[in-house]
Amino acid sequence: MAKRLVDLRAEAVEELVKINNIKDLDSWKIRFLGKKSKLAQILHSLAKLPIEERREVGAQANKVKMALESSLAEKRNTLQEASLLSSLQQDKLDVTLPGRPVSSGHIHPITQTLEEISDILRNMGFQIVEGPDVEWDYYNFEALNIPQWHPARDMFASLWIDTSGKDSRLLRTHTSPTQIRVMEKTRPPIRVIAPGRVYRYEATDATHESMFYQIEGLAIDKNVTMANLKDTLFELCYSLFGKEIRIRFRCDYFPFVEPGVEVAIECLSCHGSGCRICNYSGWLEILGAGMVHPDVLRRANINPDIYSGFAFGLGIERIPMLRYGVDDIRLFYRNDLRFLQQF
Ligand code: FA5
Repeated sequence: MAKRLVDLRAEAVEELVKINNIKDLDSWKIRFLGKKSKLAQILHSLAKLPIEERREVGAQANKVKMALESSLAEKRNTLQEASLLSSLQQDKLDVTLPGRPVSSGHIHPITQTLEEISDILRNMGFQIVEGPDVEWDYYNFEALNIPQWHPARDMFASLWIDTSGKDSRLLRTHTSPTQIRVMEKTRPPIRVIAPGRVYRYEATDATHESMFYQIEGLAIDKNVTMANLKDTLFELCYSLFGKEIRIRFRCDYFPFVEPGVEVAIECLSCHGSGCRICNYSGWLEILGAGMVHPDVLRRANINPDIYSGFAFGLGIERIPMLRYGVDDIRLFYRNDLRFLQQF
């Protein structure tokens, strides 16, 4: 048995010297140290030996096992180092080569404008709130004085999610439903703005998208008047376009305000002579506004004999269109980096 162990060790060492890759090393391990190896068989048969011989051969077998395990570990190390060295030599890194430029992204022009307008209005004392994109018929229409039968529903071509009567849901067509959500939860004085995406089922053209951004504004307190609305909107326009800008303020109809107005800015591209941006009218409408209708206040349990308020809904995309002379609103959402990187 002792001789078999000496021969086994010599054979294993001889084989190990010839090995030059990890795969062969793993086979060697199975052959000489595995469960079915000769060494394992010897260790297994120790039980049949007389006690004295068992002790002696057992110690020798363990010694051989430890020696083979340590040779195995040593060989594995040598092979791994050699493979690392050769891969380092093959993939030499030339640190003198110029680096690849890392292109950094930047904020989308619409987000930039949204943040700028929010900052201006926040400085005037408005607080930012948010409403959901998927809205109930009640908030988008009913509570804004637009019942099922009202022709004003045609002003907002809607994308419905489900049309089950009172519980119908749609993608909100404007940010005005947020007015109602705020009035339900807050008591006057109220001064909030609600930025967000809105959706309309309409054909797109140079100044109309089917998904665009609005900022809603709402102020309710005692003695709020049209003069306050006009002052707020003029200040906003002056901050965005400078004091020289010409602003057109004229009557318009929205069922949830009385009186209602529409505000347009003189086209900065053609200065009134007419171009694609202003649809050859010289003006670009940027918002709808007005004094909150008494029925809307009443429905939210705010007494219109004590309180009054103004509201406005500003279209965001048209601001950078005017400022930078972008003649097609759809360019903002085409994700063409050549366009976006200019802002
Ligand atoms: C409204 O959405 C009203 N909710 C605004 C309002 C709020 C009135 C509070 C009174 C009180 P209107 O549909 O006109 O109104 O849209 C408001 C602004 O959104 C427009 O002036 C325009 O700047 C922008 N807008 C409207 N439709 C589009 C569109 N399809 N694509 C891009 N911008 C649009």
